[in-house]
Amino acid sequence: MSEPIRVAITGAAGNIGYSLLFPLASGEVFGKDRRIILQLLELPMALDSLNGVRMELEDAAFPLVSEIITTSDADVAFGDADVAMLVGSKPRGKGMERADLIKTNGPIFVGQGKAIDANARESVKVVVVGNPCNTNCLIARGQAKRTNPRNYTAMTRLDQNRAAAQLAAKAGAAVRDVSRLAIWGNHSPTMYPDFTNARIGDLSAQQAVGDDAWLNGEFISTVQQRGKAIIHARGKSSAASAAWAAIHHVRDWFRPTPSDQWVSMAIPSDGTHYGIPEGIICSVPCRVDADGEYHVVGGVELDDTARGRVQRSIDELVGEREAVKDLLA
Ligand code: NAX
Repeated sequence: MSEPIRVAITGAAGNIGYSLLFPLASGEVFGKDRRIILQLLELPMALDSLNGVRMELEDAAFPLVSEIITTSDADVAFGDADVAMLVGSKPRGKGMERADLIKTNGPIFVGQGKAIDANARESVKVVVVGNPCNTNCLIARGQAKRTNPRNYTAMTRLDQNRAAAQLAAKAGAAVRDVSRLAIWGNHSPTMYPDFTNARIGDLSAQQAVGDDAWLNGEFISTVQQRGKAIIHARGKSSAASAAWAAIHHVRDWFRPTPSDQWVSMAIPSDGTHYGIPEGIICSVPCRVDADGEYHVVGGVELDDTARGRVQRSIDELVGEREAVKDLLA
């Protein structure tokens, strides 16, 4: 049997953490024959609550779980980690602007980036979920001297999943029939869910839906505003759907992408694709190879309208980078 895989999760006692840990421990991500060590990080004041989560994980008696580490010490949590899922961050308070959130959360990701770089495996795969996730990822990646800077990503998979569900429902199809659907840009209301290249079964999404006005209007705004709509309906932000999206993000980074599928990942731009400036963490369509390396899907055609939408989101990411420039090593 191979070595257990070490997965560090921050904010593990939070809403997303609680929904994430059980499918992770059950083998949903790395398969039913890969043992796992869970390395859970929380703030000191949440350690009692984290201990309760740990007790429940023990009570679920997952055969694949070799060890559960609970700590408020980032150096311990990221020790030899193969995967780091950065979920914990301060939520946006009442009346707080996005810019305030960026400033509040930024320093957390400097510290966690340092701890990852000092303690995790060189090949560690990092996914940032805590918002503003693209820019938090940029900050953490700024500390990557020893670990592979290519492996710092942020999560836009929830947006892709939301978009797929909307398209499937409108076309009267199943979600599994939706392919080549990608989120471009920032995980924020400027993101662009690109329906122009998406397919539903053998048809283009536009043919299958047959309603361009809906695609250009309600579809895009529904996906962009879905987080708000969930808060409005539930009185709490998305948790289980976000946890499953994090599961999909990591699972799909460890296996070859099925033919004809794309996965949306916010990755560090190397400046060679689609005019995206080097360095920002921008969501693009990716495919993962048999070695677990992601690659940007080339040759995707974006018309002028789509291009303009993507550019708006890129401009926002560049603005966010400017706002945190003091935190970038
Ligand atoms: P919760 O407030 O329920 O949980 C966050 C947990 O993180 C808390 O238990 C807190 O003690 C812990 N925490 C805070 N700072 C920490 C630190 N420095 N180190 C370790 N732990 C720390 O929030 P939850 O609903 O779980 O959401 C977590 C994050 O995900 C938020 O930033 C949220 O905005 C973000 N989201 C991102 C999404 C995405 O698609 N990328 C969608 C869902 C969600 O909104």
